[in-house]
Amino acid sequence: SSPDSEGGTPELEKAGLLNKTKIAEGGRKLRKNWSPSWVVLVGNSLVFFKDPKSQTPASWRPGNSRPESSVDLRGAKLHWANELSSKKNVFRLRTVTGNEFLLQSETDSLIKEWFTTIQSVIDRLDRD
Ligand code: I3S
Repeated sequence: SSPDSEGGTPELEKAGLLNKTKIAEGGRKLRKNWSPSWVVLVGNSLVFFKDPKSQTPASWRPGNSRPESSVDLRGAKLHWANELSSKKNVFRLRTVTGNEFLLQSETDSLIKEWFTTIQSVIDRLDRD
């Protein structure tokens, strides 16, 4: 593995636009509220930012791109969950703390790549 995986700057694994809704917080069910989110997989975390397209150019500066939220993938579970939505290509991510998210894309290949990449990070953390 590269030097960065041994305690320096975390490695950027993947970034892109997905539809997202949080459906549970600490095990308590939440009302769905789908919105586009800029999703970044870096190190052991999945980090959510506001959709850059919905922001003004001035607000989309590196120093200004504060995450909306972030998910620790250690011990997390990932499942395809098309039964949880009328949308296609939906998977559910559940954290050890009982936060649950649905992530979705209209593009089959794209959502499969996200699923595989997130699962590989979870598997790597399980082995640590
Ligand atoms: O699983 P649900 O409750 O049918 O999810 C839909 C609703 O959350 C709906 O919002 P309101 O019931 O607050 O109007 C959303 O607009 C839909 O997008 C949700 O369903 P999908 O099938 O899109 O996940």
